[in-house]
Amino acid sequence: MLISASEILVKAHKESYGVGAFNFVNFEILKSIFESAHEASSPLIVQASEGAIKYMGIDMVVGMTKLFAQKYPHIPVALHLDHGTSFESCKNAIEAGFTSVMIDASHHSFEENLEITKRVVDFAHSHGVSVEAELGRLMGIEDNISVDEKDACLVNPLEAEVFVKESKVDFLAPAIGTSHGAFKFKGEPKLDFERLLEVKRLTNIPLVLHGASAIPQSVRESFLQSGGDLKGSKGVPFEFLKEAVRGGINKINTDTDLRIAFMAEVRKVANENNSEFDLRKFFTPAMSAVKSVIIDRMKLLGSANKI
Ligand code: PH4
Ligand code: ZN
Repeated sequence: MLISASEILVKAHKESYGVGAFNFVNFEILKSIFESAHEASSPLIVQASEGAIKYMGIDMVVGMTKLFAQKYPHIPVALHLDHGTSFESCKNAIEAGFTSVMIDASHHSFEENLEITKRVVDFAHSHGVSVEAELGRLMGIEDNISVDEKDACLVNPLEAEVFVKESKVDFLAPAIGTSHGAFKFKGEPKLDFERLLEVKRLTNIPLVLHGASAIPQSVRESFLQSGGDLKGSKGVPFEFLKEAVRGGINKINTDTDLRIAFMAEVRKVANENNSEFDLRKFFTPAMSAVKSVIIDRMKLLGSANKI
């Protein structure tokens, strides 16, 4: 049975650990995620973006996740809509069986973001579904960024306090300097941990880190060795992930690391045998690589052995 992400995250918030929220776009990634949670004895959030839903079909997204949840009944698991862009998108997901949604109205004004989020919260809570919202813009911060520039793009802790009180949102994604994809930082990696601590102090709810892929050295090397190019890429260092969890982050969004690990193995098999076309020969090592990334991440974030 799928449960709301709130049930998983309130426990993580009270006990100060992080739970990976892993994105999937196909059966193979979803299978790897569930097997990892099983092996690491970790609670789990699986999430699909609107793009992933378009690719797989919402019935497949929900159906496959429910079947895996049935197969592993001891794993507390939530199915979360990642970056829902409208009330309608969140409503559709909830009606299809998602147990958690994100309404991403952070590009609107504070007031509009609050208004849309409130509407989603009302609807979601009446269905027992949890809601995530975002404040600030997802973007890497540069070494020489000024205080004014930071204030203009990152979360404002005082606004976060008001937003959480008024919207009754279950968890919040405060922008503190991460961005999506493999190219997160131009100079040295930098996150605004002071701002994070202030948001946590003023809101006291579970917080979410988007753009949390680390691009571990081993994954980077496999990708490069397979002939891939990752020039200029930089992920969030492991130390930063740990500090983020210490600072109050409880949901850690991870997608890019899984994609890179998966594709490195697919490319390797293709390079080694150009007459191979049995899909299983590509996807079996790809799933092992993804599992290894996820299990390591669950240990790092502290969710392993929390079932
Ligand atoms: N996400 C994943 C967003 C994926 O449209 P799409 O399916 O490409 O969207 O919300 C993250 O925060 C992932 O961060 P990462 O890139 O650091 O893994
Ligand atoms: Zn995101």
